[in-house]
Amino acid sequence: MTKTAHWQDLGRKHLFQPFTDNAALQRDGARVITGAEGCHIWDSEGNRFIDAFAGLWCVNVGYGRHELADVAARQMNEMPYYNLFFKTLTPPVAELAGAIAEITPAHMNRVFFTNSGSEANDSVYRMVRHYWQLREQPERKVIISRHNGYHGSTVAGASLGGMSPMHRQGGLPIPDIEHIQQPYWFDEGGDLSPEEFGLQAARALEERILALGPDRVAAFIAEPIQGAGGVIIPPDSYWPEIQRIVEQYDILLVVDEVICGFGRTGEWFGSDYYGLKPDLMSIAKGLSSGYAPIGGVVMADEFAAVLAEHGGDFNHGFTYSGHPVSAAVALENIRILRDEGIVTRVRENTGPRFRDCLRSLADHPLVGEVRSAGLLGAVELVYNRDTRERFPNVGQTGTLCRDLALEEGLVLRATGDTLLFSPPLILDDQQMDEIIKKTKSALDRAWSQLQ
Ligand code: PXG
Repeated sequence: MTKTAHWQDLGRKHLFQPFTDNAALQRDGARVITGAEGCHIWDSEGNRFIDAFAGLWCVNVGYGRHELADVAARQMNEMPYYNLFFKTLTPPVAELAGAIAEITPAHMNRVFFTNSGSEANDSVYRMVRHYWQLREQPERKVIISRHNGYHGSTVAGASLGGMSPMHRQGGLPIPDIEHIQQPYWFDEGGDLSPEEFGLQAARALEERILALGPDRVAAFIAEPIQGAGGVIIPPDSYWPEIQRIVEQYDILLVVDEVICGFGRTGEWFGSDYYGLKPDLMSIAKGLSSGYAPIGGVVMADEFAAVLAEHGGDFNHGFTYSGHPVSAAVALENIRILRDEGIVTRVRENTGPRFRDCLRSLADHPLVGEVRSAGLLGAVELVYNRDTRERFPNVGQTGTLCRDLALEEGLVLRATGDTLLFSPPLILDDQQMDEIIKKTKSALDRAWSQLQ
C-alpha cells in the first residue's frame, strides 16, 4: 500500500470530517496535504498547488514562516501552559492584548480570548445578554443577523449564522435570533441599482427592529463582507445606513472580523474599511495566520466598563482562553504583518492590482460579475450575462470550475456558482498572474464542456 493509500484508508475508517459528505469521501478518498511554503501547498503524491484560499481564509502571512515556529517552540519550552482564570495571566497574552489594542479602532481596548471564531461568537451571545441585564434592560434579548451570514458551527454561532443547511441539522436557530435580508445585489437586487438595493437591505434592519419593538433588540451582528456566503461586498450605501440605524435605536453593533480582520481588505479590519464603530468585534483566523488556534472578542471601552465594573465574576471562559503558545504565535504574526508592511501593501499595491486582474476575467462568457476588496475576491458564474440568470442546477458549474482549477494546480473555493478568492496577503505579482491564468483556463475548459 502506498503512503497516500494508507492515510486515506485510516481516514476512511476513523475520521469523520467537517463540512464534508463523508459517504462520498469513502468512495473518493481525501487529498492528503503534506507540505506548504509561501503561497503553495503540496499533496502526498507530489502535486503542487497555488493556494488562492489561504487554507481556509486564514494563512495571511503565507506558509513556512519559521519565526512563527520558533516562537511557538520557545514558548513551549519556557512555559507550555497556564491559564487566565482566577487572577493570573502570562506574558505573551498580556503582550498580545496590548498589540491588539494598538491596531483595533481607538475606542476598543480590551479583548477576551477564545480558541476560534465560533467560540468568539458564542462568547458574544453571552456577553451581549449579560450587558443588557447589567444595564437593567433584560428584555433586550434578540440578536438580529442576516440570511447567508456565517458566524461559526457551535450552537450559538450556527444560530447567529444564516445558513439554512446548517439550521436544518439540529433544530437551529435557538430562540431570540432573527435573520434579515443580506445585501447581495447580484442575486437579490432585481431591477434596483446597487445603491437603491443597499439602502433597502439596510432598512430591513430598521423594519425588523420596529416589528419586534426596539426595547427587545440587543444587537445586530454581521460580517463587513460576507465570506463563506460568497464574498458579498455590500453596495456603498449599506453600511452607513446600518450604522445610522444601530445608533438611532441604541442597538449594539457586533462586527464579525474573523475573515475581514488582519489585513484582508487592505485595512487592519473590515471596520476600518467601512468606517464602522463596533461595540464588539469577533476575531480569529488571520490573528495567528492559522499557525495556532486562537480567537477573541474585542470590546469597546464603554461596553467593557459595564461588564467589568458592574458584572462581578464573569462566569464564562475556556481552558485555553489565551493559550500562551497561541498567544506568542499571534503576537509574532501581528509583528510580521506590521513590520513587513503587509497590510499597507494590500491597500496600495496588491489589492488594486488584484481588482484589475479579476477585471480581465469579466468578459468571459461564463462570468456575470467580478468584485473584490483588498485580497478578497469573487467571480459570479451565470447562464445569461445580461439578466444575471443562473444555470438551472445551481452549484454544478461552480463545482465544475473548482475541480478543473484543481487539475490546473489551483486551489479556490466555490459557493454555489460563485468562485471565491482569498489568497495569502504576501502574494507577489507573478503568483497573482498564475492564479488568474489558471482560473481562466478552468473557465475556458468549463465553457467548452458546457457547450
Ligand atoms: N465567523 C466568520 C465570519 C467565519 O468565516 C467563523 C466565524 C468561525 O470561525 P471558526 O474558527 O470557529 O471556524 C468563521 C469561519 C467556508 C468556511 O466554507 C468558512 C469558515 C469556517 C469553515 C468553513 O468558507 N469560517
